[in-house]
Amino acid sequence: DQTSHTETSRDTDASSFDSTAELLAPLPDEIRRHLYYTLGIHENESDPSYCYSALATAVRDRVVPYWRETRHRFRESTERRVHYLSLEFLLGRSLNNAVQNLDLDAEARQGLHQYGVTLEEIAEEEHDAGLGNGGLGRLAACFLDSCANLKLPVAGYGIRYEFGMFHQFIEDGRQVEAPDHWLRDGNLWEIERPEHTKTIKFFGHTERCFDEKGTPFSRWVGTHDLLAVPYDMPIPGYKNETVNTLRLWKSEATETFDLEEFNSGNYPDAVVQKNNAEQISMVLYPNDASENGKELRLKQQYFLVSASMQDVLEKWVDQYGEDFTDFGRLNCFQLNDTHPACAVPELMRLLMDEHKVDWDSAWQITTRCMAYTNHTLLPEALERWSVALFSRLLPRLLEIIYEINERFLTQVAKKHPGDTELRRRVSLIEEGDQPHIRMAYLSIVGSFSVNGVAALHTELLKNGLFSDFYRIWPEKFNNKTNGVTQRRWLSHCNPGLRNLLYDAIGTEWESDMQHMKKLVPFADDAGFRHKWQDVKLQNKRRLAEYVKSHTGVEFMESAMFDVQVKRIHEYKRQLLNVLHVIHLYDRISRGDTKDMVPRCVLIGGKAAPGYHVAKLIVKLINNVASVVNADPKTKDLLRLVFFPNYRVSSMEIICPGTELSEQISTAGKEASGTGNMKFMMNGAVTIGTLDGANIEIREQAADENFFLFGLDAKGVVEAKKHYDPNAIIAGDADIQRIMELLEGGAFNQQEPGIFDLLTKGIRSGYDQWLTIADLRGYINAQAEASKTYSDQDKWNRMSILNSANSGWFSSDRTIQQYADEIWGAKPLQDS
Ligand code: HBZ
Repeated sequence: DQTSHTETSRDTDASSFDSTAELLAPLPDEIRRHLYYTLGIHENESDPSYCYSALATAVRDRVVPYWRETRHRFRESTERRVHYLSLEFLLGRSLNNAVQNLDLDAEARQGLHQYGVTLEEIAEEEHDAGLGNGGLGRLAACFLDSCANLKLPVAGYGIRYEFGMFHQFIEDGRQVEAPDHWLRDGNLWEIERPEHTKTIKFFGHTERCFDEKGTPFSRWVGTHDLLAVPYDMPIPGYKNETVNTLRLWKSEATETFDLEEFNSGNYPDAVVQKNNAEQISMVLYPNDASENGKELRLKQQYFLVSASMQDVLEKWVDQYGEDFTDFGRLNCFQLNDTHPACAVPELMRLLMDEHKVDWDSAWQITTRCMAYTNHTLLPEALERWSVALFSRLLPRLLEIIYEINERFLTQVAKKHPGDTELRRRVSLIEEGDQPHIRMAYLSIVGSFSVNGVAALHTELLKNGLFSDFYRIWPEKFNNKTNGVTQRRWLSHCNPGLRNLLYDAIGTEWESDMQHMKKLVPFADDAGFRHKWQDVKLQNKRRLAEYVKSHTGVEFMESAMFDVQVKRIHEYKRQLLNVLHVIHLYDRISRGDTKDMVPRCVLIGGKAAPGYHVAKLIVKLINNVASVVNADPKTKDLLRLVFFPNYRVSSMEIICPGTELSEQISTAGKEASGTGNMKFMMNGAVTIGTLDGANIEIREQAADENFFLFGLDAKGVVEAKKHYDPNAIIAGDADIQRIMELLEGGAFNQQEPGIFDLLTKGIRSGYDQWLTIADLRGYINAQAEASKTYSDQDKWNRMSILNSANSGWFSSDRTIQQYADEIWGAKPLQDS
């Protein structure tokens, strides 16, 4: 009861108190208390949104004591600390995650019961925190979860965007974007920490000065300053009394902002300036694979980096004073792609300009604590910033980058005398009319570790994109195959399967996925296969309802659920998927339906607002869907839907109900993929190319449990030399008919010609994505999948074996490797 709780906490001192007990009543009482006192409402006024707030606040209260304790241990620790710097954290919802990780499920349900609402219903009240584009942002979120599960001293640093990833509406088959004001109803999962506000400088110029000893140094003066205000979000570990922190920065004007303007009577202009300062954290850039060069984006990058580095240095000085000798040994910054690459020159600047460390020591410290993760091989995605922009916005950083480059090129010249071509190739500055800074090269030169995100990807980095650097520093390069958290992507999103697994193999897999292997023998157990199939059926029904309510289309529960959800991009080849659907439709139209296995195909994902071709692909999917779904001949055999506004919370319903996972990128283009791993855990079988982590998925699942097709990465390079899609089309009657339907306007009768760009693209010998080259192989692999599906016993075996062998793809494994092989980080000791 409440009295004894209070007494317990009073009796113990701050370091050894029982975190859970402090002042808190049982959860149902706390929910009522928050309804009455925090929200000030009457019991009979309670609706799902009030219940959400009351429960979330009550759960947060349970989180806070662990959070406080973990932060205390983090601060006191003398072990190496890791700071994960990322422009994106695609968290999704927090309530269910906290309920699960603090083991409050039963209590929460009991507490909600009297208000006539379920946990599932009220969870829907929470907006997704969509502070990311796709894989890269979601990976950062899975990593934080795993770091907390492993009790690692890791803090995330990011930006508190006022507007996250845009909301996608479909109007007349086309994508329409709307702003995502996710903070509209407040955010119960953050605490503002104004006392840790930092000042960030922009613009101005540098001055050469001399200290008392006559040594020259630079000063960055005449700057426009603004404030970075931190908001902390809790990252609860799984039933382990650990709560780590994600610190998100919001930009604000300084109090003294343009005081002169105010004083000179120009009040409105001064207020406008204030708004400009707030723009920096206003909106997430929605481009997932193209560099865009906008000034505001560079401001965001520097804003995050400067605020976070100052934060870390401030804590260092609190603990160790102005002695930075061990800073590199005791800190590590993991750069999530090149977006935070300014961390390299910014740490140099802070050490030299603010803390009077000399260049050589500062460089030693910096290169000891920076580590860079690359997420793409696409040249158009590699960040380059114009020197002109940099020199205007961040003049002091540019000076430092020039000096880093000079020293680096001198070193290269010593090692490879006479090789001026090499020096030109590896220079941090790309020369030309408008010189640019190559952010990936800056990251490599400034880091002690460079990693790719799947085995193939890392090999391609070493032998392709970064081969010059690999020759200079082979020891820097390493692979860390991605992973996803099984807590969200199995346990939480698939309770049916979770309970079946509890009965079969226990619960250890939730914190250690190696235990999933215990499931392997169950593939041979006919009774278990039945139960497995039944769980899948329930999940398919849930997905079908979801599809029906969001698109109006009915999925048949006995059909194969065939799913491709990810950002829309040519290299991911949603087009290939559509061509296959058109092929099935053509067969149905011609009456060629013998042995045809019914299919429901779902495609979802957002197109970057400025990516015309991707938007056209969305339109095509929708148009093909309208024709296919309206044709009575397809009844019971084929459905196609484009699922609108695909996001984290929709994947939580989509992936448990999926049977066939489409991972069909052009080989050598998808760095890893992570959706592929979520599907595998949930028992989907993959149809895919030898690309990214698909290769490792196939290795783990065994060849016979994976539908492989298409050229491999080497084959792609070869095929491009003499690629003739028209010859392939002419020589294949099925493909010819697909093209006739498309080009004959079967899917755009009202709007002739709108898909010409797409059809011309795939018919061109310059089609980078080799769509037609892989189409025959794809159609055949799909036929094989259908044939296998018609033997449900065989299919269920494959499904179980995929799940059973998915342990390798837990982000716990990935993070353990980062901790051991890059960070040298150990779990925080319990106090
Ligand atoms: O990162 C993705 C890769 O395409 C995918 O293969 C990999 O699994 C995943 C995690 O490693 N990359 C992205 O998601 N990239 C972005 O979202 C992005 C965002 C902003 C940019 C550029 C890329 O400016």
